[in-house]
Amino acid sequence: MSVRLKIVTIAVLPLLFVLRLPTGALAHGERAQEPSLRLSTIQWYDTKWSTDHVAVNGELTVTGRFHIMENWPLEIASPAGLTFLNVGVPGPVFIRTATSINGVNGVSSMSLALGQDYEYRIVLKGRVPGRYHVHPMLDVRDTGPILGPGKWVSIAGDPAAFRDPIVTLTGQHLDLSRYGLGAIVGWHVVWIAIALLWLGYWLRKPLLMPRYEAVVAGEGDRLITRTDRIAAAVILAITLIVAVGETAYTSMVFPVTVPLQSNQTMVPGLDLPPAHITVRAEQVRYLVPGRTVQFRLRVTNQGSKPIRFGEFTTANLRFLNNAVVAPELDYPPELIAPAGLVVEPDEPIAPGETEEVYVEATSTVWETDRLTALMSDPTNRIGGLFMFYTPDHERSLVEFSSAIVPAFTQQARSSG
Ligand SMILES: [Cu+2]
Repeated sequence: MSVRLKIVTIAVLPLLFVLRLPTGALAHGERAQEPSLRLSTIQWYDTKWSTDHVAVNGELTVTGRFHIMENWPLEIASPAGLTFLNVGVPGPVFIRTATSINGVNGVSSMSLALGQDYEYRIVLKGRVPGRYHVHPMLDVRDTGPILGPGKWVSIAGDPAAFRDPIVTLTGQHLDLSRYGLGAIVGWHVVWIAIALLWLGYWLRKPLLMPRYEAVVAGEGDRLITRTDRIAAAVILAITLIVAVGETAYTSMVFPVTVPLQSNQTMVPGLDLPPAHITVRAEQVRYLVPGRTVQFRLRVTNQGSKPIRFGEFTTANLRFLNNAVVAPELDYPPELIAPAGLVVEPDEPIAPGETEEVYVEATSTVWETDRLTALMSDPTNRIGGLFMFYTPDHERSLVEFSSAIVPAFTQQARSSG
C-alpha cells in the first residue's frame, strides 16, 4: 500500500464508520443517557398504554409503576429532593389533562422516597397528527429527565379540529387551544413596530465607516445631535407608556387571575407487602463477547410459599423467564430480550431454603443501547428489579444492586 493510499484510508475509514452509525436511530435520545442513570435509579414496570392509535382530541392513558432504588447512586441527585411526573414526547404533540401518583394529584412537583414504589396514571389528549414515541418520565431536580419505556403511538386527524375546552373558576367557558391568541399576536405587532421605528431612525443615517472616521477625527461628540436626543426621549416615553398601559389594561380586563403555582407535595410510597426474599450477589459479570450479564446469586426464601424467578428488569429492558411468565401481547417487543432469562437450576425455592442460583440475561441491547458504556464509568454498578412468583402467581419484587465486572472470556460455570 502506498503512503498516499494509507493516508486516504486512515482519513476515510472513520468517516465511513460515522456515516454508518445513524441507521439504528429509531427513538429520540433515550439511549444517550449515561448507563448509571438508566440502570440504577428508577425501575419502571407494569407500564401500559391504553392504545397506540388516537384521533386528534382522542385520549391516551399511560399507567404503571416505578420503583425508586434504595441504593440510589451517591453522585446523582435523587427524587427525594424535587421531582415532577411528565411524559417524554417530541414537543407539545399531546396535552396532558390529568396525572396522579399513588392517587395524589400530580399537577405540582413532589418529593418521593428512596426504596419505595409508586403507581401513576397520566391522561393525554392527541393534538398534532404524527407518530410519536411516548414515555412516562420523571423530571428530577439537578438530574434531569429519567425516561420510562417508550411505545410508538400515532395521532390521526385534522390538527385544526383540536379543542381544549375548560370552565374557569368564574364560570366562563373557554377553548384554551386558541384562547388569547389575538392578544399575543397583537402585542407582538405593537412591540415589533416600536423596535422597527427605533432601528429605522438610526439606519437611515450614515453608519459604521463615516462614524468611525468622525470619531478618529475627534468629532465624535457631534455624531449625536439634538434631534437624536429628542427622538430617543420620545421612544423611551412610548416604551414606558405602552408597557405600563398594557399591564394596566390587562389587569382591568382580567381582574381575577391566579398566578402559576409552585407547590410541593409529599407522596407516600405504595403499601406493598414485604417480599420476604433476599438476593445476595456472589458475583456479577458482563461477558463482553456474549453480550450477557451473568449473575451468581444466593437467594433466600423466608416466605411461606415456594418461589421461582420470573423476570429481571433494568433500564426499561425486560428479561422474562418464559417458563414462569409470558409477556403482554401489546408490550413493545423491542424492550423484551428475545433470549429471556436463563435460570439454573430453574426449580422452585422452597420456604426457608437458601439456594445458589446462576442467572443469565443476554441481549444485544446491552451493546446497542450503550448500557455497557458503564464499563468505562468510574462506578461499575448494575441495578434492577428481580420479580419472583409463587405457584399461584403472587409476585414479589426485590431490588438488586451490585458491582459488575467485565469479562472477555467465558469461564467455567463451576469455578465461581
Ligand atoms: Cu423514545
